[in-house]
Amino acid sequence: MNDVPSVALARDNGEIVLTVVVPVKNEADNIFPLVAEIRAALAGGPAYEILYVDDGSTDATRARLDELVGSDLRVLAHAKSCGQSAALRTGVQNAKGGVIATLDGDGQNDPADLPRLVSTFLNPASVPNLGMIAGQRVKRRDSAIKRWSSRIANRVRASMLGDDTPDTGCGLKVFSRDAFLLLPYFDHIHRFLPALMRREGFVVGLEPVNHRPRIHGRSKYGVNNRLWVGIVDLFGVYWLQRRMRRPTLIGDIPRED
Ligand SMILES: Nc1nc2c(ncn2[C@@H]2O[C@H](COP(=O)(O)OP(=O)(O)O)[C@@H](O)[C@H]2O)c(=O)[nH]1
Ligand SMILES: [Mg+2]
Repeated sequence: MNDVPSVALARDNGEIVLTVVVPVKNEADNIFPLVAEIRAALAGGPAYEILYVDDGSTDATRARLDELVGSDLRVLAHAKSCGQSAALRTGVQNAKGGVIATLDGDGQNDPADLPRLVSTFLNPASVPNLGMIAGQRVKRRDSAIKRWSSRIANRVRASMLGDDTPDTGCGLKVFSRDAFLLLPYFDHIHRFLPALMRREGFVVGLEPVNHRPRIHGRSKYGVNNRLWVGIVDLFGVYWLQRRMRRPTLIGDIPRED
């Protein structure tokens, strides 16, 4: 009997296991320091690649990235800006690793958290059907208005979706590539990933992570460009949850591929 999808996870056999997807828009001054931190954090761990997705930046982001391209770093670019979720999806679709780690490109997430989240995710003794480990920012280093608006939005979302995730908006997450690609895609999906993973039958683990103030560049999101679209999306995800039916499969059904 099997009522959850099975997801094949790559194991380390010299092939790339982990792709770190970093969606960015106009983060020029954050590129060099963040790449150095990611490389330092992942040295000695499973074979990885870093995949930056430049979402139509108009500053020197692309030029800085081009200087860093090498055996462990690739860059993809959207001709025009299509948003953070689209950039995340482009990264996941083009990843070589079966495990994806993603984090914000502005340095607010701390790459030092990556090894812990990745090894928890890859631990064969961890929960069966683990689809995602979602970072939870224990102490947010954002403006008071952003912290307050997020707190209210998180409460409304959690009570409507029952997704048991205090902080879905944390950019730091580790998940299975196959699991992500099963999810219905829409713009701004990146704020609803735990609820949508659970909708497919996957287990979502939560891990406390560090959060840091933004040092370079500017935030792309304010109250206005998150609130209205967030309300519409909340109803959309609520509807998706209500419409989900997961069949229970009986016996060993061969895959046709
Ligand atoms: N690809 C892409 N990334 C974006 C876009 N807007 C924000 N980001 C990235 O998403 C991350 C979080 O954005 P940020 O502006 O720091 O939001 P905040 O932390 O909520 O203030 C950063 O890495 C941004 O570069 C976008 O339109 N496209
Ligand atoms: Mg930020």
